[in-house]
Amino acid sequence: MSHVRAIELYLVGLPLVRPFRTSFGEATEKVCILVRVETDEAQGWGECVADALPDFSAEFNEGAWLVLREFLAPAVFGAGQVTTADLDEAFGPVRGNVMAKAALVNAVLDAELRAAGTPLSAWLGAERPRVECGVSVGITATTEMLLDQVEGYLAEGYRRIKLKIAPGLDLERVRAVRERWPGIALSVDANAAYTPDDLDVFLALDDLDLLMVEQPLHHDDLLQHAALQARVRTPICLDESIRSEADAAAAIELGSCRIVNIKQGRVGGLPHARRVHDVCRDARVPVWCGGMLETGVGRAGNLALAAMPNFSLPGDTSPSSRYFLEDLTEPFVMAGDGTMAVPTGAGLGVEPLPARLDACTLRRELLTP
Ligand code: NPG
Repeated sequence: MSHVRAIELYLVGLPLVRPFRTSFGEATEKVCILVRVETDEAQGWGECVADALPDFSAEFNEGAWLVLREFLAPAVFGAGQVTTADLDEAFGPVRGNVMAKAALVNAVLDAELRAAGTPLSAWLGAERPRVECGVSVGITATTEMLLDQVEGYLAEGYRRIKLKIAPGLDLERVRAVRERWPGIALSVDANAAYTPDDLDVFLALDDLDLLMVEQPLHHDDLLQHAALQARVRTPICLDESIRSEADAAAAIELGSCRIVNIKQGRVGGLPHARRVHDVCRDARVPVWCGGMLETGVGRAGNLALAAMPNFSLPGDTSPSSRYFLEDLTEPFVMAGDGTMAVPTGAGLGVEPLPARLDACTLRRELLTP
């Protein structure tokens, strides 16, 4: 039980080391909300995975800020003594807004775990001290540039390469990568850019020995994905379509995918991600940890999650250097074998460095009961 005395919102901005282009747009900067929760015993941090624009999901920074300030923070203050488990009920009257909820749930959880001296990984039932890193490669201007980037990432030791694709920027590029490196673990991510009329593209991708095709069709769909999965050999992995454990159960039941990408922020927080993991484990569906270009605060949570037993594929859990010249926390570093250590300290095990936080903060607001 904790009594939350204050909640502070920070909007932070960090330039990316290279632009990141997906089928829905290009990012040159990471701008997100950090939530700091102060309880009687400890403070805790959470990072909101919403973006500046409502393009990956309906949520976006300014909307999430309002939802946190006007609805979620008052719900926490109104609940009195809370544990993370009570927050689902406290947040019940607020529909959706899972990314905003996740940031606050994770911050309360971090404070609870810090007060108890328990590492997040232990709370999650994670078993591995290190996780395998994959890298998500944005859409490049040319195939040559893509090959150069992939070559650099492979030299760094990444265990899996994921290529972003979009209509017209797909087969030729994926083939070029596969021909140059026949043995690597390779996957593609369409971010919902295709329709069932594009079946030929997916039948052709079937010949390229991919680990998976991620979110090929509409961001809110399960049925069309089930029809596509019935036609192709390559496993479909769902990301955008899975926003809860109920979605995961439905997708598995319908045959919409054979793999699930778990992003804690997309399903309402770390406790919810653990439940999605369990649903998938019970159905023998492998999962992996997605990424949203998180700063070190969010990355720490992702690493603990990715160390759970059914996270059996390398995730989008790259080191700080893949995203930022300087992270907000001490940098996460990947070893030459393509693995990264799971934090061992209490809670998330990391905190923003005060000077970095100051330098990156665009706006902040302290909320009290
Ligand atoms: O390494 O964190 C990372 C990026 C992984 O490709 C990645 N993320 O569609 O999954 C995605 C994509 C993304 C990034 C989506 C930012 C939305 C915002």
